[in-house]
Amino acid sequence: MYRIILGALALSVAPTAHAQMGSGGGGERGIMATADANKDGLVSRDEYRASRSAKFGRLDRNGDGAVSKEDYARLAKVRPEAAQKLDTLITEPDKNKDGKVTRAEYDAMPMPMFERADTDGDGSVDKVEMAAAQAQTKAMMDAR
Ligand SMILES: [Ca+2]
Ligand SMILES: [Ca+2]
Ligand SMILES: [Ca+2]
Repeated sequence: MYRIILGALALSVAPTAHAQMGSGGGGERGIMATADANKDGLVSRDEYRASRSAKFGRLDRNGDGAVSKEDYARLAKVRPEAAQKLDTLITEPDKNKDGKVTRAEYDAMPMPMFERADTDGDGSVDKVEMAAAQAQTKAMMDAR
């Protein structure tokens, strides 16, 4: 009897653990690599913002122009802990606290990743700064 219960537990736990390993960060790093729209080797603040803005459409799954709980209702059923994380993520930019993050609110979010990467503070991230930021992110992930 115990063996059966343990077996079922292992089965139900394993895929979640695997998914979490796979989704560790990456998103923001991807932005840095693809954000250089004019291909001058520099990612400016505007390019970074535009690239992040492009993700808004994917987050707004029901296409009502705002990211809210409704957009991840299904996720809340299958992975409540992931949905909870999103809850916290959207309270931050939701300045008027109506439970929805509009594109304007989304675009106004601070860009800590960009500011950190732009070490000489000239408003754009060059290849050297980008490589350093990526190495730093990797070191942080490895340390976990
Ligand atoms: Ca550029
Ligand atoms: Ca929406
Ligand atoms: Ca709002």
